Amino acid sequence: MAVVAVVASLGLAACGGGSNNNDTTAAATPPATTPPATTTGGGGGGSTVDISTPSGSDLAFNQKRVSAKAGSVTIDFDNVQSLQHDVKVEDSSGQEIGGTDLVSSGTAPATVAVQPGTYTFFCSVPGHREAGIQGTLTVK
Ligand SMILES: [Cu+2]
Repeated sequence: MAVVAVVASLGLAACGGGSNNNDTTAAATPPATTPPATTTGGGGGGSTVDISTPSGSDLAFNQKRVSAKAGSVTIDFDNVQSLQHDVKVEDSSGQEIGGTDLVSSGTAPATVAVQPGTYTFFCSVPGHREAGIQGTLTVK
């Protein structure tokens, strides 16, 4: 796999360096290097955490602990309850850094930027967090 990628990029470099035509459209188009789909790649890749609520009316998330890599983290929140919830994230000093919109019977995505450390995610509807709808996000 790695050999193929190297050969491909060498070929492109040779191509771009040798020609002097007006093919700017092709030159501006990056080669089709599909980024790895896994979250185990090098730095800079975003990771995704899935957070959902249980059916019924329990004020809780299905996930008590989630982990992500430092950087841009996408929260995929799926609230199956008819009761509105959201997912807000705060850092260890209690500073809210972002989160999803309120949603009921549906999904709401959000992206937050995190650094290595421990964060708390919770529902910001008054009384909900106190009732237990929160969890811990560990960033490595
Ligand atoms: Cu809630």
